[in-house]
Amino acid sequence: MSLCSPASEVLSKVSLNGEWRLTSPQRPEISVPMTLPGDNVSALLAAGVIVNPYWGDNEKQVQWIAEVDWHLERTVWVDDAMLASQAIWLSMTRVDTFMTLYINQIEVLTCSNMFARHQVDIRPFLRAGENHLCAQFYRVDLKAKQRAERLAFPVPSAMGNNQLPHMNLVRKTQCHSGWDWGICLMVSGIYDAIELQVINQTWLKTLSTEQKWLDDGGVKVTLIAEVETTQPIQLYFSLAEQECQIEVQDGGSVQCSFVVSSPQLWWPNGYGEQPLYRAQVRFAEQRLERLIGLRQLQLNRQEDEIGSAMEFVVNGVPIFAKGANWIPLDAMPARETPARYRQRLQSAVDANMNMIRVWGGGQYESELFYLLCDELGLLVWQDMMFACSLYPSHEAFLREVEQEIAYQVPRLREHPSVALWCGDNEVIGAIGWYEESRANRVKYTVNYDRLNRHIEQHVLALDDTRAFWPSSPCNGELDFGDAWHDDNKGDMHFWDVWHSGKSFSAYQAINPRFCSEFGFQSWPSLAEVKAFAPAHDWNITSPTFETHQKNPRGNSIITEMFTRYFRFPSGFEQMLYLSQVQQAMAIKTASEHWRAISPICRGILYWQLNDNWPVSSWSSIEYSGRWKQLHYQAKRFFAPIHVVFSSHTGVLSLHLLNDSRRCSNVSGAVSWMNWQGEVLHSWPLTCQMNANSNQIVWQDRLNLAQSNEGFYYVEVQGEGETIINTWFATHELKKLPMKEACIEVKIDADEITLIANNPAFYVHLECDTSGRFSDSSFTLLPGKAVTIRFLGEDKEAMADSLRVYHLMQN
Ligand code: BMA
Repeated sequence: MSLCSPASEVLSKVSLNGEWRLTSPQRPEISVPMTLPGDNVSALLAAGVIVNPYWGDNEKQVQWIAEVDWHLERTVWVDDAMLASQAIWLSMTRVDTFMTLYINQIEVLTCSNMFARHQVDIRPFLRAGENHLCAQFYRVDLKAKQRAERLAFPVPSAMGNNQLPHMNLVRKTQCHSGWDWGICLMVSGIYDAIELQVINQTWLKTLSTEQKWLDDGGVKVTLIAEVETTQPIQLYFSLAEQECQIEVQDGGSVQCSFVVSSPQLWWPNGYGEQPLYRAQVRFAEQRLERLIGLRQLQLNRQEDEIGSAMEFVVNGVPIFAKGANWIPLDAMPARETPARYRQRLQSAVDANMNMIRVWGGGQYESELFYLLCDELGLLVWQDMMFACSLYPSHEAFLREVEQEIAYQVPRLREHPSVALWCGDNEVIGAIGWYEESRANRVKYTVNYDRLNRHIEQHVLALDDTRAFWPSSPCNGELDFGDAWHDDNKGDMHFWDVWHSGKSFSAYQAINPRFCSEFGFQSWPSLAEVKAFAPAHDWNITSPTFETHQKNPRGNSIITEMFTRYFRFPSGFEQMLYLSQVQQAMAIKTASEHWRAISPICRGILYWQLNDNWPVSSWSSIEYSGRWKQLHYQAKRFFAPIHVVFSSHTGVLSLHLLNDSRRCSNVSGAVSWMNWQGEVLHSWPLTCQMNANSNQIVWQDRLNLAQSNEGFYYVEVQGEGETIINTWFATHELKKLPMKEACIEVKIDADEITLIANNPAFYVHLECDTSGRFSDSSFTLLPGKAVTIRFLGEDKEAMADSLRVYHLMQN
């Protein structure tokens, strides 16, 4: 590729993406192609230098990659015309991490923060003809160690998660060195497209927008362009169909306002549409544009008789936030493809989610992620990238953090989906986790606050339209209390069930205002296991399977919980299946209780949506994109209109929940059935629902709730959807005299028809090819045929590999 473009092409933007050469000074035998944007591990894998780190226990065989430096080189051809330009600006983001760029052996730029933007005019370093570019990446472990040696006092890092020390001193994705669901893969590279801009006289640098809401319901949208110019120019601004031309004499900030008198409002998923308006500024061939959404958003923190609210309000409407936590899409960033981002986020929306939390141990996500969230109506709870460690607050570190805020906040504030800035993940809690900080709490709390205040000030200086929340979890400003257990105020991370071994009913004993993390692990599906373990390792305690479990007690917790709730499964495949039943049951129990106490609780984000490699974890979507049972269940328990059994009022009641803005009607029946599926009692239901409501529509007057002789089943129709739910007297399903069931399965192209002879529970469909089913993990009543559609490409592969599981399989 050449920097020299043919005369007919626009000369203002050229690219340094594409093929570079990857070498390592310590491993002279390695010289392989590497595509940018991309990472070194993917390049080494593609060239056959390393084994697949995701297969078997290969992880340990690739650790040497972190113990050498890496060089990326290429040449570019530059012609006289290009050199005659005023400047050639190079702009790089997601440079991971300690990198020095040389052009023709001259040092041009050094980077030490993966989350910041690095810009330099490279024209002075270029010459006509061939130019040599070399990006040298230095070992992160050594740099981190050097930084640790220079600290005035120790700042402990998350060694329970990280396999390398002092990651907290480096502005790099914290989970790259491993997490309790993550492989340790110390990738390096450049993960965003590299931009080059050739500048002559005029440079359109940035475009930002502001919204001012008017009393008559209209909105004034101001477009602000930063321009450098040495000549008078005409700038063309536009917003949707409206246009305006402004004469600019010299550079600076140029503004132009438009009034949209009847704005089409942007709404979170489930509350309305997501119209986007195109805002644009142009000069000659230079053009900057943004797709903006018109919406108002507040965080309601009003004090009340319980404590204080934690509720997002969009366009004046209080929202019940429902969703999950997001971790990086892949441990190899080169695999962050648009199709995979879309599949994950579309799956979130398909499961009726309206909020995603970008977790602080990962990364400020790629532009595409936020564009998709805008398009799909997923609000984003945006953590700043600090997690589970303590962090320094000395000058040099604060300067690095400022750099990333200066880039990230202006970039992200343009997205209607971004709802909240949050200072970090669990860093307040971490003060209590380490010996040093426990012994000197005041010092470490002040240290925490220095950094956190600094982040807050810099974030709010760049965006005062959103709230800044100090940490997740947190009870409120300057409150360093125990947000893991205080359910009166703020957001909560509730880990008493998974990490502390309480029973599922512990979820029903708390009434969080907003639960931003709680989770329960499952093992991967058999289809997923096939992608990382040879058949002879299909055993929970095989070393391969254990390598793919990063929470040291994880497999024991899953197994021990089986003994509480279920009859023990008979083999490996049944164990995998049952672990997903158990996970779905845990998260459903919590989510349904917290919805049934609405409006006390106004947010449920479970841990975690996705996996960044094939692993046993808390995710509801596997690495391959396959939905676990939890994800199918989430589609039901997060639906805007839902029916939930709950006894928190003292008597088992059916709550009819409507989180939407529409009034609506539902009708159907609640039934009490025996284990043969015979209806012993039935209560018809016809109800009217107000918008944003929670009403009790039925109660267990016959007091059957204590009985093991049967189960409650509710089925109602509302807005063209069938809404179902099943209720058992106990979580200890092992005590219920369920009958063995046989399910007859008929496949006709993409339609699978199931018919059972006895009630079958947690009926789950799985196949080895990609694609999901229209429904799964449901109760199948006897004699009632249910037809499920396969939503995937390869129907034949589905039919060949289809497995139907359920709880009482013989
Ligand atoms: C949460 C997260 C992660 C972790 C998860 C499971 O608190 O913030 O640190 O992966 O717990 O332990």
